[in-house]
Amino acid sequence: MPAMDCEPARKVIHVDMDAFFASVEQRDDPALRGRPVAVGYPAARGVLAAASYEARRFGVRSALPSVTALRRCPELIFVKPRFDVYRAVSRQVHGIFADYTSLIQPLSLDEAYLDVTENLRGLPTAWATAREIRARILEETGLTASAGVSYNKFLAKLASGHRKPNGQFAVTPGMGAAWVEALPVARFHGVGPVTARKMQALGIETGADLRARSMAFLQQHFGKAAGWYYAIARGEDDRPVDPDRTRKSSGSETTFDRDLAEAAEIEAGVLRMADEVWAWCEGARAFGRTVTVKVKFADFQQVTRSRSYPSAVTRHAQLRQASLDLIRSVFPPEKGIRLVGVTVSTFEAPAHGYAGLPLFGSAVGSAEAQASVLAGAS
Ligand code: TTP
Ligand code: MG
Ligand code: MG
Repeated sequence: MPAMDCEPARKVIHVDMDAFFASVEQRDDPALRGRPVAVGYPAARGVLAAASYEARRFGVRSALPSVTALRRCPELIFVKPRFDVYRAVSRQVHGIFADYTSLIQPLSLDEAYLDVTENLRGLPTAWATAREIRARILEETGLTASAGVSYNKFLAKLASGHRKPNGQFAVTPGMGAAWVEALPVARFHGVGPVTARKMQALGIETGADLRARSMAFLQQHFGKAAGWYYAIARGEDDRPVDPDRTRKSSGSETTFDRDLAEAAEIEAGVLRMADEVWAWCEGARAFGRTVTVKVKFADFQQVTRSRSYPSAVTRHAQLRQASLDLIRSVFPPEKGIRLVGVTVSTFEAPAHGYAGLPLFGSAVGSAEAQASVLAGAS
């Protein structure tokens, strides 16, 4: 690995809570423990936010329509989401992270990247750091988390899913490239189901298959995403852990487990992001005038739609409605949607003190353009 000769490898941890919303509900209601629990509404067009591991044995998982979930698991217990509680846990967990590093990049309420190359506790290894962080999360919140330890974000995130739930896995510089070669490309960040099918049609099923293709070949078939695929096939990812401290916007985004074409499912994803952003707005007492919805399609083409109001959006329902109106402007989607995000920006001068610090979530960045079309893997 010549590129690493002069610089010591970074130490990156990706921490992700196990069955997050469902585990919080089981923690707070002993009657739910050991039982198949879904967080969401059993409504006709509802989709599940989360499923306990007991429910997953029946094939019940996040983003599944409630009706399908009930068919698969008639004993499924539905619990309404309590975002205020999830937000509080998220803040608690973030506080634990902050004892180990200031380089924390939250990705959503339940996960974050930490750069612990230089950790504040002087722990000898990233592995020991991850163990201690997970132990403290359990002790202080009563919840389990899994962790991936590696020398970049791509590998750390792949690794955190490898020993779920309540496990951790390390991918060392010596094993990274070979480890990636053995995995199916469908597991890679940036390869959604549509891309996975396209790759399969080209004879690319594993990391090794992907690695065997030239940059020119990848560019011809995948355009701007080629560079990303070329790099990850070798276990390379030089994106820094970005702590995003000075924010001008608050946003959350989510990559779906599979590319979506159903309006109801896409809208549910957008509303979930609107709810996360709203929780931040309330917590930080920061209300903005501009709402932006970002959409990334299966082929990584990205579109944003914004709307600005004369005064700040100070009601939850208003943010939800604005987000829905904006996502509907891309309906019917001409191709599958892999990611959606909601951002609030153009903050108004605060009425009573705005801390300006993120509690959770990842800034998507403020979008000036009404509709800008970008491309590229992120
Ligand atoms: P995830 O970390 O994707 O899932 P999880 O924590 O429930 O389970 P795992 O052990 O596999 O990590 O998402 C975190 C929370 O975000 C999840 O508990 C609920 C919410 N969420 C949704 O509301 N809808 C979704 O489609 C997904 C994927 C998550
Ligand atoms: Mg999780
Ligand atoms: Mg997560």
